[in-house]
Amino acid sequence: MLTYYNHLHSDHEGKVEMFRGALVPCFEVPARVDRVLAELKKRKLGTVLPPNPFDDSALLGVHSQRYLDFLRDAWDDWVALDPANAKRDALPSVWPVRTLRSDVLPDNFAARMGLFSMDAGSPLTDGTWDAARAGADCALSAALAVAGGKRAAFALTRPPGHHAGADFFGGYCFLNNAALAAQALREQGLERVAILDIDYHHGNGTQAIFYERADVFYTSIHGDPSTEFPFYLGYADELGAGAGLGFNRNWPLPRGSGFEVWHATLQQALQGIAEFDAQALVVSLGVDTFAGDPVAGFTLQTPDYLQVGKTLAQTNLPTVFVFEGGYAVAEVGVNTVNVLQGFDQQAVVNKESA
Ligand code: Q9C
Ligand code: ZN
Repeated sequence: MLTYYNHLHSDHEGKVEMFRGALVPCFEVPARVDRVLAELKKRKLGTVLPPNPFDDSALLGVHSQRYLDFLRDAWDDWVALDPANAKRDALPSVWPVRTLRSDVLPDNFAARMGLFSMDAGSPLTDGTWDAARAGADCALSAALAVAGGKRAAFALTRPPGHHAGADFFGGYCFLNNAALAAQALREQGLERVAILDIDYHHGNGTQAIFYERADVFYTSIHGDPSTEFPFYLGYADELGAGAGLGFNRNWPLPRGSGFEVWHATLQQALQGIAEFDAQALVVSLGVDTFAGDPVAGFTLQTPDYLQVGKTLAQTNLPTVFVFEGGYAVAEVGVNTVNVLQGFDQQAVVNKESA
């Protein structure tokens, strides 16, 4: 498995997130990616490279210019408010819901934080932009490798991406790495790209970015949004709109679901990808489906992830893996690399029998 590792990931290190009226320590910590990298190296699962650099213009197929301008300058703006802010994370506290305006761009920093965010659980820190930006480079590098003929590649990065929309951050995500990979595959000439999102949480950002497009099919298996984050998107009746009608498919499962129902659902999601006749696959690879995850509610076990990788390889599609969630730090490396190793093992079997 060719891996592009975000060497700047630990530049983003939030201290606290808002949870039930209190500021609690962040779940989305640098050790997550450190654990995955250590496990990849331990199993010698292919080459690990730093990302190739891309211009900021490579982000514009997915994100708006005004959001990128905000995000690039946000930390400096925060510290300019008060030098003491340099020691504090920036969190939003006010949002332009429904009848409030989102077309105007306020000068006030808190107002701009709210305009460009969806929750108070995603601290913006010194280094958030540099880390997210290098992560986008990892996703783009992996997509180009796969467009160039590699069977698969893995973008090993944090912060994660699938909750980030065209013009907002949230759910620990700032730039939508999976969407960037899918868009890059399209620009490399692949006509139909599928995104399979197997993080515990629905990828509301990814879905929204491609909702009216027929060239990128989005399908996701996740905790029922009626009870699980991101709450306001991810229901089964969301099928796409306009030209994109029929190119979005959600598979919400109740909190507490185990591997048997989850894997049967995966087969259904893959059936949809086959019917779409995808030419390449982007996998939003979150392992917060693990039974021991502190922020999620499925009950997958460590060996199950080997089978997940095998099942994914059976599609025979060129595949870009993008790391998303997974907060059981002690197990996140083994679980993630189990998916990648299961995939590699099955890919060899496929090749021999081809
Ligand atoms: N105190 C991803 O997995 N809320 N994001 C959790 C825990 C936010 C997860 C609440 C969960 C976001 C990429
Ligand atoms: Zn998640």
